[in-house]
Amino acid sequence: MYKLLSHNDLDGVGCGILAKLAFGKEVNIRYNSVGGLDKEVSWFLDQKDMDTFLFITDLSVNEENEKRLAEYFRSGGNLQLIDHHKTALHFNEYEWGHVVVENGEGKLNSATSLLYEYLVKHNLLTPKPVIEEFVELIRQYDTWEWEENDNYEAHRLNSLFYLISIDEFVEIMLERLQDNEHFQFSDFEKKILELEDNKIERYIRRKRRELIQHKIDSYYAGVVFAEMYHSELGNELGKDYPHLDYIAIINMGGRRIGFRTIHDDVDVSVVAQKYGGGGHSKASGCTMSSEAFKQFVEETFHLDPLREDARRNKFNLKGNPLGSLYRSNEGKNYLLFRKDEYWLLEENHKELTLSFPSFDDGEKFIKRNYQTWLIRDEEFVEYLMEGYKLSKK
Ligand SMILES: [Mn+2]
Repeated sequence: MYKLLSHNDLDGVGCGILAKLAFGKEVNIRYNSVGGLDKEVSWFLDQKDMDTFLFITDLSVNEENEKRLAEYFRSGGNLQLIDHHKTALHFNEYEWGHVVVENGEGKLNSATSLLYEYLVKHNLLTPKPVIEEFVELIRQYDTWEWEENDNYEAHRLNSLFYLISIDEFVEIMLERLQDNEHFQFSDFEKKILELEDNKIERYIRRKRRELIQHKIDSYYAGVVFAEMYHSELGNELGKDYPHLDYIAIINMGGRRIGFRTIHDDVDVSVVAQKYGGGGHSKASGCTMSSEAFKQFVEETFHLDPLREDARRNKFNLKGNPLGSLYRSNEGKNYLLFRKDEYWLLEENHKELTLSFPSFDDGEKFIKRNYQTWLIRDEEFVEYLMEGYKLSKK
């Protein structure tokens, strides 16, 4: 017999589907949350079952279970841990650990892609285009490569996963992988996925107006409370507010925080580690410790959300050498304009002794320090008229 303990997200369940394809009725599968795995592992170890081959995929165990698993393996237990999170790299010290973040071609792995390689290499699964395509969709979704490649099929597969139950998803996908040469969605799935895409868009639009800026340690965080669509939300808000180092998504019901960044020079796995969590450099998470609660909830709850930049302007545009006008939540106006090769700043018609090498640097400074937003054309014209009057006095 085989036992597979895996994550309860798309990548984790992808591992379960591959295990079903390889082992059929011979495998017993449990899907777990990040916090739920250790209980399952200690329960398994308590059984002293030496005839079952244990796979752990897409998740890693705590120190205590790490020791117990090592002991189980030493005394003849069969065991394989497969993961792609860099916070799990230390499991490579064990014969039973296989943690690889990047493949040989410099592409990021997912647990499903690693398990697929493993099963094919050990002649437990016959490779087939439809399975390879399925594995690649999951890999691209899990690593966010789908976005760079505009691979919306990968995103849709994840949406479908959350629209139906895990059992239904597994059943449908098993059938599809067994009966077809290539991977495709049905017409009905395409229709409901279109509805779902629209729903996500509306949700993000609403959450964009609730984002709170807060400096935590050396980083500027964007904090938002949300129960759903964490990946999409983290990514869209990150792109809307590039002056923020990362987006922290608070799920109060689940008592968890997810961290997402779009910046290469910010590693959110380090942020999550501070609160006992982990993950990737661009996406990580932790449970809500009391310190995390204090910094992300208590300290932010009374703050005003960020205002959105005006989107329909014809005159007050970003990067205009003559000036782009912002307002702070204290009601002050900031004009960012170019003079020779520098960008200078004026506060309520008075020039400040600050200069920036680029427009983006200047904007980042005023957004971080004064919580400013680009104001509408009408307000821009008012400000210019005011300046004109002042100059006549
Ligand atoms: Mn994964």
